[in-house]
Amino acid sequence: SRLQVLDISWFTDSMREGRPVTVETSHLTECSPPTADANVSQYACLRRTTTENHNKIFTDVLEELAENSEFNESKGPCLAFRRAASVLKSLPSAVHCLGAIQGLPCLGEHTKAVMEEILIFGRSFKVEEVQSDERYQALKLFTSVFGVGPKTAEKWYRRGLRSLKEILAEPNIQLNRMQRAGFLYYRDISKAVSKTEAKALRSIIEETAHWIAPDSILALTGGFRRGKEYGHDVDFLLTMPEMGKEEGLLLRVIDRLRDQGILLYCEHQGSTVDMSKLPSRRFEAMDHFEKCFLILRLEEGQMERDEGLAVRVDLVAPPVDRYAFALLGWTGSRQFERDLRRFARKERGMCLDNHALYDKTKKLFLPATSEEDIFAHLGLEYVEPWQRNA
Ligand code: DCT
Ligand code: MG
Repeated sequence: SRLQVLDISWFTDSMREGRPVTVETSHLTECSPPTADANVSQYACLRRTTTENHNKIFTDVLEELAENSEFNESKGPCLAFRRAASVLKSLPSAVHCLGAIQGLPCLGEHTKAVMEEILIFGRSFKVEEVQSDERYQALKLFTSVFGVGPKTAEKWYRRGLRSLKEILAEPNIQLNRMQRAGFLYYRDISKAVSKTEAKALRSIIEETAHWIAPDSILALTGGFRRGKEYGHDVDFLLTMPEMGKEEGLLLRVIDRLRDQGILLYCEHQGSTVDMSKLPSRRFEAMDHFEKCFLILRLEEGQMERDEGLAVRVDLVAPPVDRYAFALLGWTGSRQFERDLRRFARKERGMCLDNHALYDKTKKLFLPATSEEDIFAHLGLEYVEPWQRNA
């Protein structure tokens, strides 16, 4: 590698000795960029991003700034910080100087300024300012509760509430069922779920589904399918090999989980799939498959932790002819999905979502029975799930 480690001893020595310091940006730009970076695409679906992130010191800060922008409803800056973090995650090595990021896409002036702070001082004053902001702290805390989105969090903040205790003590606040479960199991579900725990859940749900329908198909999706060690929940797809046979299956699985005494909470949503209205342009929009948001209880023997038994689980039940699209959509990452859709729209004149792929020029839906089919329709090289951690 032609990367040089940035030597800031001249700076720290001067500080210690009380000598005046002039920061010359040449110190930051002199090293040459790694040649491999010349072809980094602006689209995450044209990059390979494993769970091994060499630039966590930058991406953690950028993602926090993105979240802050989201709370402030600054969509542009939010997306810009998310895209910048995503590009850095895909790099094969750590960035040690600003010269190394020359020519990379999606790194704007704000991002570069933040990276420069981190390179020189080992910390970002910008993010520290955000972290110490009362509103940011409150919104982050409130949205960490299952069932609480930015709108509700903002409402509570405006009423002068600052802690979870204050919310629970406020008689005028009406929590919905999901939020009540969110508070009730807060301690457990705010902890990360491990891969071992995800596998244990997979066995439980698979056994339950097979007991009801032996030929049912269950797939682990979300972050764990991408090879992540930890996640905030566990996501599954459930379907049947024959069209229409999936109807009613999810409700029977839920009933069986309840009979086993492991269902702590369930919110079920029936299917609202209407092919005439697909595909939807907005990524953020929920898909229309039948699904349920659950909190399940894991036995102690299945846990890596000493205590805490409640785990968040999403179960989605698409019909088998939509399965490949649902699998691609629910595997994520969110940034990977956003860019797949953007690539489809901007580069191919196609519309992609969790249900379908539509060719706007040919005016037809493109069928797919596997994720490989969808990548092929888009004229993209196949990207393995563990390379989608954008
Ligand atoms: N997804 C989707 N539509 C939704 C929600 C999620 O298509 N309404 C997709 C995007 C990513 C994937 O499903 C899984 O979502 P999360 O569980 O939120 O993300 P994750 O990558 O599994 O990360 P985490 O470890 O936090 O669960
Ligand atoms: Mg998940």
